[in-house]
Amino acid sequence: MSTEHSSTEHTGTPASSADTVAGLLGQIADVGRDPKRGGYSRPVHSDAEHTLREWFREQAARRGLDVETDRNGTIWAWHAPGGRRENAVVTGSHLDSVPGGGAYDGPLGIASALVAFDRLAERGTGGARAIAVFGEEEGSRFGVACLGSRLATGAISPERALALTDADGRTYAEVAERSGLDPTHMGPDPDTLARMAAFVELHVEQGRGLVDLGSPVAVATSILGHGRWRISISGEGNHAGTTLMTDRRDPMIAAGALVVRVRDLARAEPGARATVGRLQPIPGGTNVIASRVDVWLDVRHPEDAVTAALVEQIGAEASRLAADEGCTATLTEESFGGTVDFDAGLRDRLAARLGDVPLLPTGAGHDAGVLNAHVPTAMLFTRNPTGVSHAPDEGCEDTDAEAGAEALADSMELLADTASTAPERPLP
Ligand code: HGY
Ligand code: MN
Ligand code: MN
Repeated sequence: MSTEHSSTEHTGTPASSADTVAGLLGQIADVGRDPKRGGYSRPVHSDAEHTLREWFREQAARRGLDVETDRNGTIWAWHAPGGRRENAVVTGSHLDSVPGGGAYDGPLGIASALVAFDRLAERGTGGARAIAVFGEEEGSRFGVACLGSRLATGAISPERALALTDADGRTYAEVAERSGLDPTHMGPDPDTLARMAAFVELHVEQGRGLVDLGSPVAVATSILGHGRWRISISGEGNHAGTTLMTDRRDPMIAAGALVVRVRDLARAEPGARATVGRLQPIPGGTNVIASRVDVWLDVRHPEDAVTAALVEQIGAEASRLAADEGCTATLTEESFGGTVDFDAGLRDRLAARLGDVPLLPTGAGHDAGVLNAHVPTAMLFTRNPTGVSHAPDEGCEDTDAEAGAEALADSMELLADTASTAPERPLP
C-alpha cells in the first residue's frame, strides 16, 4: 500500500476557506490545455494529470485532511476525528479527461468536494468523511473506463489491468510503476470499501435536463449500461499508386461502410446509442493502403441484453462488409458495465433534503456506477448550460457550481447523520 501522508495530520480544527468552486477550478484552468483539439487532454498518469493530483493533495492538506495514495493509485483525503476511519461518508470523482474534453467532467466533482468539506467543517458536522480521486475514469489511455474503482472493487483483475497498453504500447504496469505505484500490490481493496458508509459523487450534467427543468442541481436515478469494443479489420497493405483498384483488399473501405451501418443499426433500436469516435488505420500513411483498421465502438442501452444483441449485429455487419472487400474482421470487448439503478430510498431522501430537486438519469458512466454494487451510493448533477460534454463547450455557471457544492455538503451531512445511527459495517 503506497502512501505518503500530508505534512498536516488531521488536526480537527475546521479549516476556514473562502474558496469557491470556480476559484478552485480557476487554479487548474491552464493545466493540460490541448492547443490542437481545444479543451483539455489530461490522460491518466500524464504530466497534466499528475499536476492536478499535486494540486488536489495541496488543497486537501491545506484543509488539514490526511492525504494518501492507495495501492491502486486512488488518492484519499481523510477527515477522521480521533483517527477513526470508519462509517465514513465519501465523495469523489476523477481528474483525468477524454482527449479535448471540457473543464468540468471530473474536476467539478473534486472542486465541489473541497468546498463542501469547508462547509461541513464550518458547520461542525461530525463523523468520518473522505474525498477520493479515482484514476482512469475515462479509460482514454488504457481503454477500460473507471479503472481505479474497478480495481478497488475487484471488477477487473490486477493481472488484466496491468497488462493493458496505451497507444504507445506502454503497459499500465510500467506507467503505474513510473508514477510511484507498486504494481504487485494492485487489486481489490475490501478494507477501504468497508470503511465507507456511503458514497456520493457530484458531476457536471452531461446533457440539458437541468436547463430545461430550471434547477441548478439534480439527483441521479440511473446510469445507462455501456461498453466498448474494438473491431479490427485486416486486409492487404500496399502502395496507393501501383495497386489497381481491382487488386485491392482495403480494410478502410469496410471500416468506412461500417461506421455508417453502426449509425443505422443504432437508429433502428429505440433508446440505443452507438458511436465510432476513434478509428486507427495501420500504418496510416497518405499514400499507403492500410493493412489493418482498428475501429472502436461505444454502445449503450438501458437493457444490457439489447446492448449485447446490437453489438452482435454490428459484429456480423463488420464481418460481411470485410468479406466484401476480401478482408476479415474480429470483435473484442474491452470494457462493459451494465445499467445501474441507484437506491431509490437514498435517492429520494437526498432529493427531499435538497428541496425536492429533480431526478435525472444519465447516459454517462461514473465511478459511482462501479461503487454502487458495494456501498450505498448516490450521485448529484450540477447544471451545464450548454448540455455539451466530452468537448470544450462543456459549461457550468459559477453560481450553479456553488449551489452544487452546497447540495453536496447537505447530502453528506444527511448521510453522516444516517451513518452515525447505522450499525457499524464490520471491518474485514
Ligand atoms: O464515457 C462515459 O460515459 C464517461 O464519461 N466516462
Ligand atoms: Mn467523461
Ligand atoms: Mn466524468
